[in-house]
Amino acid sequence: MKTNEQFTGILRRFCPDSNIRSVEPFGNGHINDTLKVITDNGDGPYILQRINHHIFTDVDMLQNNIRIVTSHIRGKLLERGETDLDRKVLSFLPASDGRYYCCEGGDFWRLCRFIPRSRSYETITSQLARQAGKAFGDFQAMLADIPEGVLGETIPNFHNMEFRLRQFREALHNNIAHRADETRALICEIENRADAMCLQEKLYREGQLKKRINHCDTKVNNVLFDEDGSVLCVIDLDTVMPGFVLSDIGDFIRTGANNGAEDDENLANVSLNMEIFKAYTEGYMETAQIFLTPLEIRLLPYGGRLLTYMQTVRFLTDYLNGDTYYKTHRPGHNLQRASAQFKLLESLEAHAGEMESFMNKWL
Ligand code: ADP
Ligand code: GN1
Ligand code: MG
Repeated sequence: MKTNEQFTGILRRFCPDSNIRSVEPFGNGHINDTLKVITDNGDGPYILQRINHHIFTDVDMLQNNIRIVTSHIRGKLLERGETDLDRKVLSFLPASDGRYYCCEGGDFWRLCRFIPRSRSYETITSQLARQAGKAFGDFQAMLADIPEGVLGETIPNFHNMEFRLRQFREALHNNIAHRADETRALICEIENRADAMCLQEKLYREGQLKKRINHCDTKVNNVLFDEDGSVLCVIDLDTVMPGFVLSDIGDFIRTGANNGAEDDENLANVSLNMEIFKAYTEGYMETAQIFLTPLEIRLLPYGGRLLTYMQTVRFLTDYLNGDTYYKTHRPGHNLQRASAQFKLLESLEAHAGEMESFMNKWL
């Protein structure tokens, strides 16, 4: 942990006259280091984040994307006549050189205004799922008119299934950690579904599906709520980028509509929570229906299977590579995660008909 003096040095790159009163870790994010900073000057509080530049290697592109996205959303909210804008969209501060980040001692930092009287939730309920669905759908709707090519891919091919399968097959071929033999059964299950799971890329090549701007990390803890339970805004904008549209419903189904944990060791706990799926989908369709095509609407339940399959592949790939990407907390953690995700996938497959029928009211 840095000293207050070191943090003051970083803060002053953005706010030259500020003095730190306190700085403390904040939230439960897994990617960046998030700190809440209180100053003595009557400005702030702020959220100071160290950007994980090993994962987001092009910090300049990342912060440029975020600047475009936040100012675009601010414009949309103004057009709608919304008030209290400073609590409805994140505001980042420029550093003294005009860039929206600074580099100190090899680390990259950004500063954002702390949104007062806001909170995020780690545990899901139907009520929160509905609200989050509305918020993520509206987020995509507001960004739908950003022209192609304006935002970069902060992690290239992030949710591209063909690319993730190539990485998986390469890991299997190299078998660097000698773990391929013990995972044969799961490898077979992955290969059996590989073609079917690359449908988005195929439809895109055929011109039936277009790329859209997606959030790509649609967990409930990436939504800030007001004291009365209404949504303030969507946060954690690092993975906002162009890609395939099923990401933003798929990853919520994967993370929210699971009766167990992402890495549950007791696979009996893991199954689809149909109520959460329905609540999220209804919320999402309220705001996303205006831009989704009938084909995309029909594919939304497939999105849940796709993102769950993709995460099975990503965890197993990391296991085969000897655990180099995801932080692991116990031996075999990535394999347990992959197995739990696969169990969820089987449950989603078993409920596919019911989920697809649920979409009929929007078709
Ligand atoms: P990570 O990429 O590590 O998940 P996030 O940007 O999601 O980081 O931030 C982690 C947590 O910090 C959030 O879940 C939220 O609780 C809190 N947080 C982030 N930004 C703000 C903000 N501007 N105002 C209030 N709380 C925030
Ligand atoms: C990573 O750490 P977290 O939950 O914010 C990952 C996601 C995965 C998720 C799996 C940039 O996000 O894509 O779905 O782990 N983020 C990145 O838990 O790789
Ligand atoms: Mg987050």
